[in-house]
Amino acid sequence: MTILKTTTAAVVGSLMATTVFADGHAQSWDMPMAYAATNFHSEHGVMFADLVRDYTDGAIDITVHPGGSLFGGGDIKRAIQTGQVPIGERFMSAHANEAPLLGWDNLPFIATSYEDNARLWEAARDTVNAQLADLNLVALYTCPWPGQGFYFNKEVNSSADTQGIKFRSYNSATATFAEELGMIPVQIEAAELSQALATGVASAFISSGSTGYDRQVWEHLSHYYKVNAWLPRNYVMVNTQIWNDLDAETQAGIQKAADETSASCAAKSAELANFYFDELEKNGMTVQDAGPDFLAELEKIGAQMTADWLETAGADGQAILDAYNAN
Ligand code: PCA
Repeated sequence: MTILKTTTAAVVGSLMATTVFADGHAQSWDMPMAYAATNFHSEHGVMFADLVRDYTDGAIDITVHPGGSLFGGGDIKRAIQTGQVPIGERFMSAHANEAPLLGWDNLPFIATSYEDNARLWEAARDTVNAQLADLNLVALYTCPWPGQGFYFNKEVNSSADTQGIKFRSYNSATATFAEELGMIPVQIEAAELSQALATGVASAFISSGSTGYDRQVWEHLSHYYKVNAWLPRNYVMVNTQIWNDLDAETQAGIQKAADETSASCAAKSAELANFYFDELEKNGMTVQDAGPDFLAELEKIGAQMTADWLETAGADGQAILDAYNAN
């Protein structure tokens, strides 16, 4: 409650300071994004901004700030909730510590292909949107990363090889995964990943081929194990008050842009998945499937993580999985 009141007050303050609504004047929106400018998520952020300008006849003029340059990844959601910026993008399951339901896309081995991930999102969408409404947010579009696997600086065949390794995690679920494998998790933004590997703050992590490619991790690491444990999603969200203050026509224009961007972004993600692996290999990394012993351990940990998630996400979480499994 207190949070909501503070949020509303901050939003009103910032609106008065920066923008004029419902009088036909164009609004300039800064849109912080967490990942590299050349990453497909960020490129689609720019595509979205262009489409929004088109479909709203210039009423909404979005400037994309990629790479955590305006707000670091960990601060973007709060900046939107409090109206410091109207819109932004972030990794959804990074917010699962605050709202467990948002970890729906981080459940190991439940939806390991783009098709299944899309079906899971269909099953989760309404519940997730209701959760986001409670956080003063409206999701405009989401876009999946390629499947998640493990990066190491040596060959790894089982948890016997992972004990004591410093592991870069990106949310609480990946920290749990690391601990279960005897590693020491440290949460680091993708934007800071190269530096963390260079300085030895971490020497392993879980991610897609995409982030390894963006951060040229072959300079520090040697092995990538494909696991496809899950395909997490980024989402572009807007502050609820700012959204509600737009007229219906402007909202429709923005949503049309969001829908088109979402479809294009998901297709690009799928198209690039193998390109990233090829690039890791070209740059000297060994890219291979996780071995049977390691995979069996990961599956066991994964099943426990899903059970833990269901405990925190409650009946809403179970309903998402039931709907997914019924299709
Ligand atoms: N890259 C992001 C999140 C998931 C992914 O593939 C990262 O590692 O931060």
